[in-house]
Amino acid sequence: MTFELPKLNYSFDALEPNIDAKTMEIHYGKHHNGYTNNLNNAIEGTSHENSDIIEILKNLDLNNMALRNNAGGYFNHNLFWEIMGANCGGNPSGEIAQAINSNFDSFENFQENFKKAAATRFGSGWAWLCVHKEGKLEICSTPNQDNPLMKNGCGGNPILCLDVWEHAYYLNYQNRRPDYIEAFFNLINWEEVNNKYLDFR
Ligand code: MN3
Repeated sequence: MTFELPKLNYSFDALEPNIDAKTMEIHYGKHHNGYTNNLNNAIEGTSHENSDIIEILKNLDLNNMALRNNAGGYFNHNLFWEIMGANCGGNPSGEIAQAINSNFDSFENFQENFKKAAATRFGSGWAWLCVHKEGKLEICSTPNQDNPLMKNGCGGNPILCLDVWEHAYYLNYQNRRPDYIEAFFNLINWEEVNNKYLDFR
């Protein structure tokens, strides 16, 4: 199948002031678009040609760097755009709120752990919230465009992620990754995260 850059559900300036319009335009239009095109090139004529992105992530050869980087880059950004929105943030509600409380004791404690995973990822990568067996929630992080679904991943299903590559924040925040991580919590679309949680628990 040919993968396509998914349509954004909001305009480039919708996430301001937390993420600026220029960063969104370049991140989505150049970086994500590049991963999408390179993924299509990487699967052309291979056994992955008719697989969906989840199958590709679960089965790919980690030595195939073109496929690993671009399949990860494609999926990771898809999820990232989906779980953010304008007029979002705040406290989670619904079953994901209960699950966060029972897995992390409190929303505050969850935030602290997630921020730590994002802040301590050296270089480029991602922080994740994943659903494991019996609905158990775990936080992890991955380097580069690696993904929890890959053979080297945590084995959970990702429902929330944060891109901590410099391209995600450098124009507005320069070296201040912690400020960007803090601002991300104003953007989380908890309704969407809850829907994903309900799909996987
Ligand atoms: Mn990115």
